[in-house]
Amino acid sequence: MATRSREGTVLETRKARVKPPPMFKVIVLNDDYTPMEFVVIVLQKFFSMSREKATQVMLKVHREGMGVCGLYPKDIATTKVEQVASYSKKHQHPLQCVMEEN
Ligand code: TYC
Repeated sequence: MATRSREGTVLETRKARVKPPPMFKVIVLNDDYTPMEFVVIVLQKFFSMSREKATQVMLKVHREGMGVCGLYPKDIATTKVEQVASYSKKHQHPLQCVMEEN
C-alpha cells in the first residue's frame, strides 16, 4: 500500500496482505428419527431459509444423507452447530449439524 506525504511524495510501497477469513460449510445430517417438519423448522429458524427452500434442503438430506445449510466464518458456523444441537436436544430429537472448512 503506498502512503503519500501532503506533498504527494511516495513514502513507502507495501502490499495490503489482508486475506478473506476462512469459510466453513455447515452441513445437516440425516437420521432415522427426527421428524421432517422439525428439520424444516430448524432450517427456517437458524439458517433463515424460506419454508420452500427449507423443505427442498430437508428432502435432499433425507434422500442423500447430508446437505449444506450455509457458508459462514468459523465463529458463526460454530454457533449455528451449537444452536442446532441445543434446540434438537431440548426437543429430544437426534438432529445434528457438522462443519467443514470450505
Ligand atoms: N429421515 C428423517 C425421517 O424419515 C427426516 C430427516 C430429514 C431427518 C433430514 C434429518 O436432516 C434430516 N423422519
